[in-house]
Amino acid sequence: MLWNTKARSALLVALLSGLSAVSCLAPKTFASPKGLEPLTTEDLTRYAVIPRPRVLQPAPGHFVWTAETRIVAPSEAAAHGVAQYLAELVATPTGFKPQLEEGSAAKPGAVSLRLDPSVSEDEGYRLNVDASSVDISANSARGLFYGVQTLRQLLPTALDSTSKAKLSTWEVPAVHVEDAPRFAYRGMHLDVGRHFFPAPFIKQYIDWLARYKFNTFHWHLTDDQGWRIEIKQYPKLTEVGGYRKETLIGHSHDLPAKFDGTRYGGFYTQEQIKDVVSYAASRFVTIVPEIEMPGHSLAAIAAYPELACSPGAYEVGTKWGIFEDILCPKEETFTFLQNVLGEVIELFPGPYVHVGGDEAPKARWRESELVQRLKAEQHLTSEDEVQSYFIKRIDDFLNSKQRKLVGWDEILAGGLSPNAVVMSWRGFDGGTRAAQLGHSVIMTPHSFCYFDQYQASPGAEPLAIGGQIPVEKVYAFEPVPIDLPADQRHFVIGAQGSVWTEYMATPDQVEYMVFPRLLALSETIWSPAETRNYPSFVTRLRPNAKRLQQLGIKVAPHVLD
Ligand code: TNX
Repeated sequence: MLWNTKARSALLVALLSGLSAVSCLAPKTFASPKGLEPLTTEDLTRYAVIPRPRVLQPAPGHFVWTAETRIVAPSEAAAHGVAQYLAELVATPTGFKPQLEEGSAAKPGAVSLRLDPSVSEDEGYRLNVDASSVDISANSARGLFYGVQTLRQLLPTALDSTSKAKLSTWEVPAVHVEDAPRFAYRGMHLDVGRHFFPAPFIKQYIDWLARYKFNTFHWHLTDDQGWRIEIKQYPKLTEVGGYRKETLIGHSHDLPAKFDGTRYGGFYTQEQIKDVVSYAASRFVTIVPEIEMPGHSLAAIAAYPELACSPGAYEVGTKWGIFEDILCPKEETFTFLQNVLGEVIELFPGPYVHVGGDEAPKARWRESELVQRLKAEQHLTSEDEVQSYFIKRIDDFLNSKQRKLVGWDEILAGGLSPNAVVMSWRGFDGGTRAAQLGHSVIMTPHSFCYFDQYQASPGAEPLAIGGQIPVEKVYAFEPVPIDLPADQRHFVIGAQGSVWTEYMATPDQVEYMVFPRLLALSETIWSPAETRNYPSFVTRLRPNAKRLQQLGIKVAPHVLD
């Protein structure tokens, strides 16, 4: 009987797939023991997904996306937003205008986005593609968004085009993906103090983050050389602090120092900031604003000299490095900072506010009668303890506003404020110590995560700060310090790439320094450590680099050549 034949072959398939779990017939997946790559180079090109999903099982055949393909999504606002985002992604290159259809079940012939509580992990998703449909499920819109990012990389590279592509069939290779991130905090930083990057570029930067499943943008908004955020109560911060009279030419080690003689600056209005924040939210990126204190604040002091310990005429910084003039821990300064942070908090809804804390020389504090009096009154025995007192007061203020303080690892000196999150940059030690004290830690050690360093031998590279961090080294970065006991590892909530812009004056230069290192970092932060495989990464990098280049992005060529 026909039914019998069918039933028997179904049984055989079931048996074989059961067997395959333990035999050499096992489906090829991305989840592989370290060093072993079960996928062929051809597979990796066909499924060139970065960061690598937890499980990716190739299957024969493909789904064809046509002008008739609908996108089905629930009516829930955020999920509907993801469907719209997907429709917009495909519209220009394909020339299709995918219809959005309300629904909560997968539909044949369609690309379906489903909210499914059985996908248990936060930010995780499942993606199934076969000849008849594309089905993405997640327990939240954010998970759906990451499923869409994976789908995007499975569509032909022609998808990444700023105009209609010359391609007649849009195929998605059949696949089963189960994915979720390793770390909850996946960040990229950008310094807009040393050089200013206009809001449209910031949005583009946020798009890159989203594409590679980063969820945090650390926006370094103030520094010695420029204050970049409008604060209504203190207009001089941007009028004066937003501009410097000139900029150093060449490297800060070059002697004699030369300057370009050209006024330079810029800032974001609060309206622009709100616009960027809401754009970021639509890409599931949270912004951590950074307002530097007590050091790296010469621009603020130039605007309001009363914030320094001794009055005087101060100028916005014109060269790179560390400046001795820092904020004075007097009541006036705390009032100022609370007012500034009050406005910052109104603009940025995220849980974290970064207050810097790095590289604050204490000479001015040692010379200051006011600081010496404060030490006596507060029973502080060193200037490091004064800084700790300073940060603690700001921490209390931020906590009273339901925000968490983040600071560079220098905030450990003189005693760590009870609720502070530590960003470990001078190596792994600060992070290790903070985790041992039970604090959350974000790793961005300069030896792996500082994208202002050269990515190849300096001779043939554009001027950079120094050091050398090739893509392969970024890929080898392990965020959890090896000496951290197992029961303290969860304090490492994630990692980030830091982009200091002393030597990056243009968006092109930022792109060159960020790509392709950002992709390597995305995989070290998102993917399971045991699946890391550099040759596999490089194979998947090639089509990704092509996509970026098609969009006009400068990608450093070293590992691609
Ligand atoms: C150190 S990292 C700094 C920055 C510089 C950077 C250059 C950190 C917290 N402070 O001010 O731009 O080095 O790599």
